[in-house]
Amino acid sequence: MSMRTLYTFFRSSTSYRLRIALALKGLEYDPRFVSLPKLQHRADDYLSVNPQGLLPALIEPDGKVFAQSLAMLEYLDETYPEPRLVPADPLERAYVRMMSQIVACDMHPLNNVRVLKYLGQKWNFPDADVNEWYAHWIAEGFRSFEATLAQYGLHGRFCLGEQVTIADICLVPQVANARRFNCDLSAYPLLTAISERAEALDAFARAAPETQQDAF
Ligand SMILES: N[C@@H](CCC(=O)N[C@@H](CS)C(=O)NCC(=O)O)C(=O)O
Repeated sequence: MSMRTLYTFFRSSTSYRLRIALALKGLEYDPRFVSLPKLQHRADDYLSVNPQGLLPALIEPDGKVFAQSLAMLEYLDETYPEPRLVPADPLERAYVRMMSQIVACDMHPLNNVRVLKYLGQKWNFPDADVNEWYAHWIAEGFRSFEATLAQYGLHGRFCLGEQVTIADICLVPQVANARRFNCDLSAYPLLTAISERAEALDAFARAAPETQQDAF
């Protein structure tokens, strides 16, 4: 058995999800830093690991290779169930997946690096318009996240009561991205409070972009 390897970039929010989950579960890994600005995720050596050309990628100690952060989170949770990040109860399970997918399916893809670049390079969007695009999809997604938290009323310190789940693991990196782009988050008091409580946990702090070895 070799060491678990995580291909990561400090500012990649999908890598951040994996770093949090691995830290929560106490699973050690060897980080391989892949720079998005240097386009290392499009280089042949990375494509041979993850032909999707997106971060993160995970190689488990037994050699299994994974792409797609939500699939990895679920695999890790099923393989190393403590602490549980996806609850056993069907309603709670659907709820945390729903919250995670608001971020991972409805928000993140619209504001991904390649989309922002395409707006600028192919369609000549000025930076101000790209920033407005970014803020628009953050607002749309967080409006939906906040309303769904209120609709279900299952939140406590975290999205699901007192238990950290994949919903918090998806939320925190998206809030970090929104802050980096100076988005106004004042309309989302529930989700920002949950994010701040999660960020204060040791596992989240150790996974934060600014604490990574490749941070610049
Ligand atoms: N659905 C994928 C998305 C992965 C993804 O898009 N990762 C970003 C970093 S946060 C990336 O590699 N972007 C490169 C690009 O857009 O060119 C997942 O959840 O893993």
